[in-house]
Amino acid sequence: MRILLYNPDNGVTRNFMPHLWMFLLQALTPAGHEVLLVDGNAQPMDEAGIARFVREQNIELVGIGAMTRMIAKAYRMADAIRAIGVPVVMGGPHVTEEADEALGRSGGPRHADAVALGEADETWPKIVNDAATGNLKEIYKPVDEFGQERKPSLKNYPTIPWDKINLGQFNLIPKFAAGPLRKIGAGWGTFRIIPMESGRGCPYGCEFCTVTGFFGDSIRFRTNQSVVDELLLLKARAKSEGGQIAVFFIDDNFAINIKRTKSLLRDIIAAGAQVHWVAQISANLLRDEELVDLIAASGGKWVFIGMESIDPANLADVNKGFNKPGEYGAVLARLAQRNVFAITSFIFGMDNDTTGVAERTLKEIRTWPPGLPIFGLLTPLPATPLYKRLEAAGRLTRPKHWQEFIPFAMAHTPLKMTVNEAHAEVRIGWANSYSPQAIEKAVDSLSHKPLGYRINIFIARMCFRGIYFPQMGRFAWLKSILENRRTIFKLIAQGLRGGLHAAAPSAITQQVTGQQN
Ligand code: B12
Ligand code: SF4
Repeated sequence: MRILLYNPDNGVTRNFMPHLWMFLLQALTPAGHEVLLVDGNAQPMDEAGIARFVREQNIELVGIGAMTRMIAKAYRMADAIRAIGVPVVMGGPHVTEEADEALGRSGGPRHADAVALGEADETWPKIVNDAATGNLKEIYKPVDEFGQERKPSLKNYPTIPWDKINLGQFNLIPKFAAGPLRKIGAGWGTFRIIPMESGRGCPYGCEFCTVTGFFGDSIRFRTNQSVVDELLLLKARAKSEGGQIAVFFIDDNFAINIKRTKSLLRDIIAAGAQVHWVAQISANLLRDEELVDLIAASGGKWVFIGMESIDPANLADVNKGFNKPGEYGAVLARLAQRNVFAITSFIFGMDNDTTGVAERTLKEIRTWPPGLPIFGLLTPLPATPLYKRLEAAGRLTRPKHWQEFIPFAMAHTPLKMTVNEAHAEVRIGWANSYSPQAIEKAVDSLSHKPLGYRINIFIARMCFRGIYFPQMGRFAWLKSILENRRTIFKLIAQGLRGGLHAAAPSAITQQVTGQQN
C-alpha cells in the first residue's frame, strides 16, 4: 500500500519544526508499504490540492494527526480525501478525546473511517495490516490482553532512519541562499530543527494540560544509548550535507527525573553527540546547578519554561503551585551565566487576572536576562480538568471552540476581566516584547557576549514575532526587517569590526573602564 501521513497547517505560523508522530509512525510501518509524509506547514495544501495529491500518488490510506487547534482544517482535508474514496485514519490528542466527533457519532458529519486512540506505537502496525486486508475497524485502542489501557514502553524505541529520510520540505534555509551558505564555516546550506523524545508522561497534572491525561502520570524513558545514537545519526547527516541541525527534545518536562536527565546528558557528552538543543523544563527543576552545567555542556541553548503567571494565586488555581514566581529571575540568571536562554511562556485570562496583568508581567520580564517571552490565553482543551471545571460551572462561552477556531480568542469568560480585556492584554504582551525597540534592547543587553549570541537572539526574536503578528508572506517579513533595520545595521557593523566572537564596543569600553550599568 502507498500511505500518506498528513499534518495540517495551523493557519497562523509556518511551524519551524516537523511533527515527530509522522516519522515515528513511518518507522513503525510494517515492511512492504511505502509511506509519504506531508506537513501542511511546510507544504501548504487546500482540500482540492490534497485530493489531487492523493489521486496522483495512488495513495490507498491516509493518516491524519492534529492538535485541537488544527482539527477543523484536519476534518476538512479528511472530508476531501474520503470524498474520492480513500480511507482516512485520524489520531493524536484531539480525536483521542473527541472520537465520536471524528466518527460522526455526536450529531455532526463523519470525518474519519477509523480513529487511533492515545499512543499509537503499538496499534499503527495493526491499523496498516487491517487496512491492507480491507478489515479497517472504527476504533483502535492500546489495550493489553485483559482489555486494560496500555502505555507503550519506550525501551525498544524504533530507529528513525534520519540518514535516509527526505527532509527537503523541512529546510529552513531558503533555496536561493543555500548554495553560498553551504560554504560558510562548517556549512549552513541546510538548517533543520528536528523533534526528538527521550521520554513520555508527566505526573504534575496542571489543570489546563492534556499531557497527564494523554500520556499518563508514570514516566517512561528511552535508553540513553538510543537517544545518543539518534543524535549521532542527525549530526552525521548535517555534516555530510554541509548543514546544521538543532534538536527539540519534545519531552514535556525533560528533567522530570533529574538523576536520569543528568545521566543522559553525561552520556551525550561522553559520546561527542552534542548538537544545539532546546527542551522544556519546569523552573523548579532548574534549581540544580549541576543539571544546568550539564545542560550547557551537552549543547543546550534554549529552555522552554512554562511560567504561566507571576501571580501565585493564579498558579494555585491551575494546580501549578510548584512554580514559584519569586525564583524565576534567579533561574533565568543561572541559565544565562552559562549562555543558555529561556523561552518564557505566560497565560493571560486566568481567574485572578485583572487588567494591567500584561504590564505587571512585562515589568518583571524587564528585570530578567533577555529571552523569548510568549503569551497565550487560558484555553479549555477537551477532557482537561480545566474544561470539566468550566463546563460544570456553566462558564464555557464556546464549548466546541475548535469547530470554529479563532486564533488567540477565549472560549470562556475569566472571573475578574472581560474576554476583550484578556485579548487586549495578550496583544500588549506581544507588542511590547517584539517591538523594534524591545528587540534592539534585548540584543544590546548581550553586548558583553560574543556577537554570535546577539545574532542568535535577534533571529530568534524575529521568528517568534511571527507566532502572533502576521509574518507568513514575503512582504510581512520584509516589513519586519525594515522596521528592525537599526539593529540589523548595528549587528552588521559589529561583525565587520570584529568577527563572530567580538563583544560590542560599548561592552569593551565598560570592561576597560570598569563601568557598570
Ligand atoms: C512539540 C510540541 C509543539 C510544537 C509544534 C508541534 C511540532 N512541530 O512538533 C510547538 C512548540 C510549536 C507547539 C505549539 C503548540 N502546542 Co504543542 N506540543 C508539543 C508537544 C510537547 C510534543 C508533540 C509530540 O511530538 N509528541 C510526541 C508524539 C510521539 O506524540 P503525539 O504527537 O501525541 O503522537 C502520538 C499519538 O498521539 C498518535 N498520533 C498522533 N498523530 C497521529 C496520526 C495518526 C494517523 C495516528 C494513527 C496516530 C497518531 O501516535 C503517536 C505515537 O504514539 C506536545 C505534548 C506531547 N508530549 O505530546 C504539545 C501539545 C501537542 N501542544 C499543545 C498545544 C495546546 C500547543 C499550542 C496550541 C500552545 C499554545 N497555546 O500556543 C501551540 C500551537 C501550535 C501551533 N501554532 O501550531 C497541546 C495539544 C492539546 C490538544 N488537545 O490539542 C499538547 C498536547 C501539550 C499540552 N500541554 O496539552 N507544540
Ligand atoms: S508540567 Fe507541563 S506537561 Fe506537566 S502537566 Fe504541567 S503543563 Fe503539562
